[in-house]
Amino acid sequence: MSYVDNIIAGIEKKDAGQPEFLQASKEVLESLRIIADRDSVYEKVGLLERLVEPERIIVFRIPWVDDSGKVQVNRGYRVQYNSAIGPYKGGIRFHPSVNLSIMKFLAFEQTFKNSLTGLPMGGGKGGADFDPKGKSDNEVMRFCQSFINELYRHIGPDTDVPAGDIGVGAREVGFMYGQYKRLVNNFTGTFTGKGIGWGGSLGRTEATGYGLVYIVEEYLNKKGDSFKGKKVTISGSGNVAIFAAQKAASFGATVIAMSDSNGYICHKAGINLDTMKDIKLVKRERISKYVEVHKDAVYTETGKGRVWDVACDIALPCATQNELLLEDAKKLADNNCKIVGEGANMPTTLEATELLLSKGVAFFPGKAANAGGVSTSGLEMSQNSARLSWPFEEVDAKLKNIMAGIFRSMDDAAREYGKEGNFIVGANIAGFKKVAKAMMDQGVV
Ligand code: NDP
Ligand code: 2IT
Repeated sequence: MSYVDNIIAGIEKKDAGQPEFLQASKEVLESLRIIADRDSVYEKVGLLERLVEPERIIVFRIPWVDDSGKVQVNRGYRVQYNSAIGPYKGGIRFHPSVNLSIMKFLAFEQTFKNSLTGLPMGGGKGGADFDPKGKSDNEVMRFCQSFINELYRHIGPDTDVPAGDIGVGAREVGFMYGQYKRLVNNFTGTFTGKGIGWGGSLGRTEATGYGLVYIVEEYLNKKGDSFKGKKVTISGSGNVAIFAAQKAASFGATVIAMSDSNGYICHKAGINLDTMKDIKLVKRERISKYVEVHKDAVYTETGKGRVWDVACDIALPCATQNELLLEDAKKLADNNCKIVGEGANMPTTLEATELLLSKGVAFFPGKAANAGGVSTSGLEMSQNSARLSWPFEEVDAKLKNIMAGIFRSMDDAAREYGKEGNFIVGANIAGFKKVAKAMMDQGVV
């Protein structure tokens, strides 16, 4: 058995109950075959054995009191995956589906994503199986405070710097940071995605969606093409989806469909983003409300159709893991979709990815395509350390540069290893090399 096969057999046995973690780690390991076969040093220093094991996992109880006075208990996690190139860095997710497998896959992906950004950030991820939907602001605040009452002792500006993810935006980061600061009695950049005016960076809110569109635009420009005139469909209608839509539209594309977990909207005239922001970001309502404002749009419930049924040139999955299935990929390819860019983490299943690649669809994996968010978090950390605040244009220009750099790294790595145009292999190898070198420099730790 080859080194990679041994590692895969090992995790299949040890982490058998963790399907998302196995999916993410096997995808990366498959890409690393070429490099591990070429150079025996990785096996000699047990590098892959170490890479499939997080440095530390913290699991804890989160007790809180709801508005009716009842005690509720959730489970919290922080996976401090890898600190070879910098402090652990990665978001916090609040969603009822959160479990150890999902936390581990996200922290694993984050390690390579952060490496690709070129900034000094290790990989981590955290969260809880808490559902913010339908909770009052006070309930969310009490939950966030209880979450931090345990997590505060494990994080710090040079140790571990959390941020947002699904179910965690400006409101939740504010509540968590407030409690953190109260407990540690100092004001440091321990969170990113903070409010403007108390350490947050301009451009962080927009960064993931903007970065996704920048990297795809970079690719299109290299081929003498652009977003202009393209039909775009986007899953999700949260932070990543909305700002991807905004940037795509500003580049001259028409965003014709968006979704939430209950259904999707198709609006051939182009989604009105003011309406979408008001419904999803301000009022925190269901996307179905959109058709009450725009009568020429059509709403389709989940179960009766899927956002990927809508014919498009570019599809941007920006909701959650494993939301673009084999059938969806077939539909997209049959409808002549040319590009899939992952705004979410691992939204495309392995079979769907293979189908898209086999049909010649350009595929941008999440660890490269959605790295704009964490990149701008890295810029927020720099501003906090320097006690400065850069203008929006400066942050945005740096983001654009970072995304172009990520495109180059994955494109070059793919070519170097004989897989030109395969950005999955390219991103995995480019992300891996830097982490591996740092781990080897630092000995067996
Ligand atoms: P939000 O909570 O702002 O939005 C999530 C969106 O996805 C909502 O529209 C939500 O619908 C939908 N969604 C979530 N879970 C499911 C599900 N199980 N089934 C169907 N739809 C679902 O999160 P973000 O926009 O921040 O995150 C979206 C994705 O992007 C995630 O994969 C995240 O890990 C990734 N990401 C986020 C970054 C960031 O900076 N925020 C950075 C890089 C990646 P509903 O309202 O119905 O729940
Ligand atoms: O998945 C991700 O990259 C994020 N949720 C953002 C992480 C961060 O630290 O900004």
